[in-house]
Amino acid sequence: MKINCPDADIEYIEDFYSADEAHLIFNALTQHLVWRHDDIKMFGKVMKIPRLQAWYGDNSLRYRYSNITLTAEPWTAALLAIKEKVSGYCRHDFNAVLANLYRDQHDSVGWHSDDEPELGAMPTIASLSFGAEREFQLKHIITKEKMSISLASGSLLIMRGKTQHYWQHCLPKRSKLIKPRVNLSFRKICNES
Ligand SMILES: O=C(O)CCC(=O)C(=O)O
Ligand SMILES: [Mn+2]
Repeated sequence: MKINCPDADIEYIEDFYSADEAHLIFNALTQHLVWRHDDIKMFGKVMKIPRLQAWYGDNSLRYRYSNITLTAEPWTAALLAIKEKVSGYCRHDFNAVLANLYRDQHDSVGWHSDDEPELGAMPTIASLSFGAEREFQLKHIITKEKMSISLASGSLLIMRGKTQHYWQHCLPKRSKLIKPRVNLSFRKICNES
């Protein structure tokens, strides 16, 4: 389903994977990916990122994110199978995936756009969710219009075109208990930096 959002091209497929498939994938990813807990520097202070991350892709691709440089781990069989299904649906080639593990309601990602230069001008970002449902918020950078999408386990969210130019997104912390969630966002890195 297309999300009705000005200056954006966003599609949401709630049942990209069945509940059973999503459950198996969640278990495989939490157990087998190489999860890291990096530091970031924010306002001059060093702190832990409020989630775990893993970075996989072609040929040790490097990706700079905040002030961290991640070197891609080689694809696992599970990630390759997911990539094939997502690439087929999106008709787009991806060469890397950023995985996030939100351990509970205290884990989050702050407001940002996926606008790192190595993603190119109009990136297609394909974002999959497994595990607990979390609220994904979007904010238009000029009009400040806000919207939110509840990301179900097994769902696929695709952001294309000018979405990253006009909109920021985040996954806020919550006060009530939330179980773990894994997010995979497939990306295409255009040039090695
Ligand atoms: O977990 C999500 O759904 C969003 C993650 C995200 O925006 C990112 O890693 O760039
Ligand atoms: Mn993002």
